[in-house]
This record gives sequence, C-alpha cells and structure tokens, in this order.
Amino acid sequence: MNEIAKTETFYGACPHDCPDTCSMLFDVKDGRLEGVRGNPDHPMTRGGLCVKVKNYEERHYHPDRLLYPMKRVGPKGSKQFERITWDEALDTIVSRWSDIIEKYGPQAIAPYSYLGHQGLVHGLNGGDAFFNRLGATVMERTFCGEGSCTAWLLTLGPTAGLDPESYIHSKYIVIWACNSVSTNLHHWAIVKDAQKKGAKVVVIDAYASRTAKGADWHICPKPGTDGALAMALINSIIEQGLVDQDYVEKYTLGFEELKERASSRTPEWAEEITGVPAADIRKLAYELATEQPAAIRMGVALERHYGGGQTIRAVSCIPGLTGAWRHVGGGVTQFPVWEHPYKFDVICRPDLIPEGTRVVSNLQIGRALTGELELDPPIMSMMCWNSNPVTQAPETDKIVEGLMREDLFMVSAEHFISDTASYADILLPASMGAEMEDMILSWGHLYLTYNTKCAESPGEAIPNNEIFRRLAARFGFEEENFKWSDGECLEHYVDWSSPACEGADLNYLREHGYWRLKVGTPDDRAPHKEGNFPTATGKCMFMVEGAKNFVAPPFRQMYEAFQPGEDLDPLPDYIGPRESHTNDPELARRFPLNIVSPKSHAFLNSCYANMKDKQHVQGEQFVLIHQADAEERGILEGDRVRVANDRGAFKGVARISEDVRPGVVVATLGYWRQLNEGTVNSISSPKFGDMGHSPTFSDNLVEVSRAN
Ligand SMILES: Nc1nc2c(c(=O)[nH]1)N[C@H]1C(S)=C(S)[C@@H](COP(=O)(O)OP(=O)(O)OC[C@H]3O[C@@H](n4cnc5c(=O)[nH]c(N)nc54)[C@H](O)[C@@H]3O)O[C@H]1N2
Ligand SMILES: Nc1nc2c(c(=O)[nH]1)N[C@H]1C(S)=C(S)[C@@H](COP(=O)(O)OP(=O)(O)OC[C@H]3O[C@@H](n4cnc5c(=O)[nH]c(N)nc54)[C@H](O)[C@@H]3O)O[C@H]1N2
Ligand code: SF4
Ligand SMILES: [Mo]
Repeated sequence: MNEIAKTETFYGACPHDCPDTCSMLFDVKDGRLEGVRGNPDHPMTRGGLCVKVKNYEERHYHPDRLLYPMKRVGPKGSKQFERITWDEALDTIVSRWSDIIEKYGPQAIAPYSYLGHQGLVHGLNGGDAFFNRLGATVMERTFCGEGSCTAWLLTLGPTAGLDPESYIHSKYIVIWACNSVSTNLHHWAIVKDAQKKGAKVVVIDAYASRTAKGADWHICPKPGTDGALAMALINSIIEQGLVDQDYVEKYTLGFEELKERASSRTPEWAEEITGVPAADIRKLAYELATEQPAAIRMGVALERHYGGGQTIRAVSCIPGLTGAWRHVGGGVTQFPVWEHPYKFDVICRPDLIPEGTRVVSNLQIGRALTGELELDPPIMSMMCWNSNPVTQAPETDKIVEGLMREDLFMVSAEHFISDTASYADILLPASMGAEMEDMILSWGHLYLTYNTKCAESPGEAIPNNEIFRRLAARFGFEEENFKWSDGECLEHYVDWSSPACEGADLNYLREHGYWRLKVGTPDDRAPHKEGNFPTATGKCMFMVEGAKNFVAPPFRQMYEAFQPGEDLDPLPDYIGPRESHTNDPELARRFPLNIVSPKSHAFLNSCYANMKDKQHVQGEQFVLIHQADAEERGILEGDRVRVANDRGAFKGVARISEDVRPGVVVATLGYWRQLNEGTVNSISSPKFGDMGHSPTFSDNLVEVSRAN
C-alpha cells in the first residue's frame, strides 16, 4: 500500500439503478476521490460513463451533501435542521420506535426504500432484514418492472433471455418502450455497432425519443396500446405463414389456443387502437420473422399502463413463434438478472417476517400515510432510505400531506435533503459510492461488479448497512447477519458455488473488478435454441392454464414470491389503458391528453436534479405538446403551462413539437418539487397494472393550460 499523496486507482461500480451497472475506475488520493472513469476492459462499459456519472466525484463532495445527523427544529417541511450526534440520533429513533411499538405494535412502523443504491449490501440488504426482525409493515416495492417480471416468468421462466451483448450478431433489432440513448447507453452502443454492420433498428415508442431518432424506423403507438400492436403482430406472423412450425411444435405450449385468440386481433383492428397503420404492422411482422437473428429489447416502460403485463406476455411469445431463439442474437431481453446467483433469502431475510404481517405498496404511500387506506394500526413512523417518493411515487400531494402529519415520526437516511428528506424529523447522513464496499446488482447484463471502499466518507456519513447494524445492536438483535461486516455479507449473499461462478470468488472480484457469469459467451449463447425454458414444462408458455397473478422476486423480498393472487387470463391479449377516451369518456372529456413521464436524460430518477451542471444539460421541466393541441389551448412555444388532473398539478415550459402525436404530452421525470412547482407525479395514478402490482405511470389523463 502506498502512503498518502499518491493517486491510486481502485475498481468501482456505478451504484445507480441503471441496467448498465458500469465497471468504474476510482482515482483516489489521500482518501479522497479525485476522479472516475469507465473501466476500459469491461466489455459493456468500454471505458465510457454517461453524462450523469462522469464527474461522480463532484457528487461526493457537493456542498449540499448531508454530512452530520440532524434533527428538525422548525415546522415540518421547513428544512430547518440542527446538527446532533449519532448517539442522539439513534437514541431518539430507538426511543420513539419503542414507544410506538408499545402503543401500536411494530406494524405502525413502515420502511420505505428502493434502489437509490443498487448494492447487495447497502441497497438490498440491511434495511429489509432489520425491519423484518422488528416486525414492521412490509413495504412492497413495485415501482419498476414487477408487471414485466410476472409476465416474463409466466411465459419464459427465470431466464436471462437474450444477452444484451449478443445484439452485435442481430440482423433486426426492435427496441420497445426503451429510451436506450438515455437509459441504457452501453447497450445502445452495441445496437449502433450492429446497425453499422447492417442490422435494421426499429424503435417502438409513444413519442420520438432520442433513441427513436437514432432508429431506422420509429413506430409510434398511442401510449398504453402496445398490447394491441403485439397481438396484431402475432396475428400477422401466423396469417403470413411465417411461423417456425418445427420450433413451435417442439418447444412451445398453447400454439393452437394462441392462434385462435389472435385470429380476430388483425392489423386493421390494431390500427384503430394504436394509430399505427395496418400495413406497417404487417411489414414489421414480416421483417421480425424473416430477418434473423431478430432481437427484441423490452423497456421497463412497456409495463406502465393497465394492460402492461399482458403486453409483455404477448411480446415475449414472438421469438417462440418465429424461432428467433435458434440464433445467437435472436430472442427477447427483459432483465438478464434472472441468472445472477444472488441469495435473496439471505439478503432480505423474509423468514424473519412475523406471520400475518401486512403488506402495503410503495405506490400507495400517500394513501397509507393520510389514512385513506384505513390501516390498523396506522403508520406512525416511516424510515426512508435509497428512495425519494415525494418526486418518484404517485399522488405526490397526498404523500406530502401525510408527511406533514405532526404525529408521524419520520427518519431519512440520505445524501442530500431531498424532497422527501425535507419532511424528516431525524436526518442520517449516508455514505456514497466510493466510500463503501459492495457488489452492485445488475439487471441489465451478465457480469458481477465489485465496488471497493477506497475513499473516506466526508463528515460523519456512514454506509446504509452500518446504520442498520447500529440500530440492530441497540434493539439487541442477535441474528448473526446483523453482525457481518460488509465483506462477510458479500461472502454470504452470492452463491459462489453455483456453476455461473465457477472460477470466481470474492477475492477474484476484488482483484479484477468484474466477472462474466459462466452462462455462455455473447458470441455463442443461444439459451433456447432447443427450448430449455426454465418453466414448469420446459417450454415457452404461450398459454398458462390456471395462471395467477403474483409479485415476483428478486427486486423485493420473497415474502410473497409466487404466492398466487387473482386469476389471470390463460392467454395474452390486449387490455386497454384505464384512463382513455374509450374506457372512460367522461374523464377524457375533462382531461383529454394522455401524459407520458419517462426518465430525464441527465438525471437518474431524482438524483442529480439538484446539481447545476446536470440541470444545465437537462434544461428546465418541459412539456412536449403537439401544435394542434397547443393551438386549441392558446399555448405558445415557451409559455409556462400547468398540467393537471383531479390528483394534482405541476408546471413546466411548453415545447411545441412534432415529436409527439396530437393527444399526447411528454414531461420527463426527476425534477425536484422544492425547485419546481409540483412534479410529474403530482398527477400520477396509484392504481396497479394488471400484473405484479406494477405502476401505471403511462396511464394518466391530464389537461394542459397556460399558467400565466
Ligand atoms: N412518473 C414516473 N414516476 C416514476 C417512474 C417513471 O418513469 N415515471 N419510474 C419509476 C421507476 S422505474 C423507479 S425505479 C422509481 C425510482 O424511485 P426512487 O428509487 O425513489 O428514485 P430516486 O429519486 O433516485 O431516489 C433515490 C434516493 O436515494 C438516495 N440515495 C442514493 N444512494 C443512497 C445511499 O447509498 N444511501 C441512502 N441512504 N440514500 C441514497 C438518493 O439521494 C435519492 O434521493 O421511480 C418510479 N417513478
Ligand atoms: N438517464 C436516465 N437513465 C436511467 C434512469 C433515469 O432516470 N435517467 N432510470 C433508470 C431506471 S430506474 C429505469 S427503470 C430505466 C428505465 O428505462 P426505460 O425503460 O428506457 O424508461 P423510460 O425512459 O421511462 O421510458 C422509455 C421510453 O418508453 C416510452 N413509453 C412510455 N410509455 C409507453 C407506452 O405505453 N408505449 C410505448 N411504446 N412507449 C412508451 C417513453 O416515451 C420513453 O421514451 O432507466 C434507468 N436509466
Ligand atoms: S448511470 Fe448507468 S450508464 Fe451511467 S455510469 Fe451508472 S451504470 Fe453507467
Ligand atoms: Mo426503475
């Protein structure tokens, strides 16, 4: 080890909730992070980081960083805090929680976390195990991908599917509801390379996103109607005689039933619903079946409407029909995470949940806090870490109303005084990326990625897991997992004896930074060439008899894993959006515009939206609106507009654009409420989609008007 004042380089991993999970190099001098780089050796990172993280050191030492434990000294939400010691902070928490437990029982305490840090140790663990042991309410985390997971598992089982790196071998690439340029940049680079080699790139998106603009063909269905498009593709593939009969017979189940179901879902029928010309649907069906290897990359956004789960089932059937799975570079990609050997039962300890503990959805936290959900006992305390529901969860106004409750004891562990942390009674400063050891989960590639603790935490910040270790000690929890060091956690959290890890252990990761799982290489991997789907039948399930809804692991605890919910349709089909002119004409009369609220290019959810340089790249909150809709409302380019429905309102600047179709507006996510007037989630519905309690962020009607 070299002494001070010499720059040393360590392996890092981007901890953000991003499919790329970049392998990084941290340059550290004197315990301080001096700079970051993408690891040039990593086959997906390829030496580059995105605009968000390229100067990650500036986030570490940002002047607004939360450095000390604090207590609230002004009214709730006033952001008046005073520094206290860790002892005072933890003693206060233990004493307030003990009182609440005595009076109301432990379920009156609610944890609220997500993947603000995506590490196995500081993201997924700690909190869950601790709160399960405490007997707190279980907070179901179905922000992202849960409808998609349910649909995927029903159809194909827990397979990583098509390797994102194999797209270099694809001849035809469909990116469906994914804005890769902003949200999956390192996959986009591979897609671009394939395009240079002659592959055709098709983007199916509700507006002309950056990615759609880089495609050879942009198909633009109305938001939430993708299920109709997918069913019509199935119809047309069958009608045009393009089914790989041999593949279907050997490796799929339910073809006749699917054929029957799809028979009336013609391209003309879908044109009516989606606005995509029938001729285009036929052409897409033809090309998808004949230009092999054909790849489909489904974005998380595909699930964000009422029928999202059914849509993803339908899309997941397509490569089974065409036989695309036969080829390296053919098939469909959802989350490659399914073949990562993580031990979620050890990480989250669902076995510690007392029987009969209630489950509340993180999408309905506003209703839970305000009492609209009628919980007994009511939620009397919430602890939030790794998440910022006031910008990110639906019904923001209700969340704020709930957080303003004088009788609610609110704890936030954070890097910054976020919109949610603003309402805390106790603030706890959390360590950041380079300041803690971890392995970062990736849901977007097939590598394990290691992060070295190489910089000192500024002030008195400590890692999330240390916060829970200290709380567990104060509560006298004896389970050994509460005593493991971060390194010991990693030893326990990964199934190092699994075939995918053959040749690797934690030391290997420490020395090399990343490890490609042994599940074939991008150049030879065709996992379902001969079926081998990890479903109950080993087949691709076009039809699932007795299908039931469920909330799937691994992005949350396994408490409810595979426990059956309500009956589902045995076959995929189109379910229209809940808030639409067809389904709810009365609502549509008052709120005629369909809003889509995707990710911002320069923010990572709400992270970075407080940083000047990112604000500069991203620009102010905008609302894309078509000329026809703008004219009808007397809105001019650059006008300040108010976007509203019965749930709330936010403001932004009108951008009149051909990138959106009439009837659709787009406003990206992440802008802080404390820096703007409202957020896009002021108007979002807390209702679930059809599967996995998924969100319905793309299923909201609004009206837009001039604000001044
Ligand atoms: N309208 C609309 N809403 C959406 C979506 C959408 O597309 N449209 N997308 C949804 C999706 S996909 C997701 S994943 C969710 C994301 O929702 P959230 O996970 O709530 O997203 P963030 O805003 O990034 O919040 C993460 C917070 O954790 C903090 N944090 C980061 N690292 C650490 C750490 O190590 N320790 C602690 N204690 N805190 C840390 C950050 O400072 C930040 O405030 O939002 C959902 N909301
Ligand atoms: N820059 C940046 N990158 C991110 C994030 C971020 O906040 N910023 N967040 C990370 C997270 S948590 C996630 S989950 C991923 C998400 O990554 P993506 O799935 O790419 O998420 P979005 O950008 O929300 O949506 C992608 C596209 O889907 C479109 N879309 C929305 N609804 C529909 C629909 O009903 N039909 C169709 N066809 N298209 C629709 C949107 O217009 C958008 O262009 O990104 C990750 N990466
Ligand atoms: S946010 Fe995504 S693309 Fe950017 S550095 Fe992190 S993992 Fe890579
Ligand atoms: Mo997400």
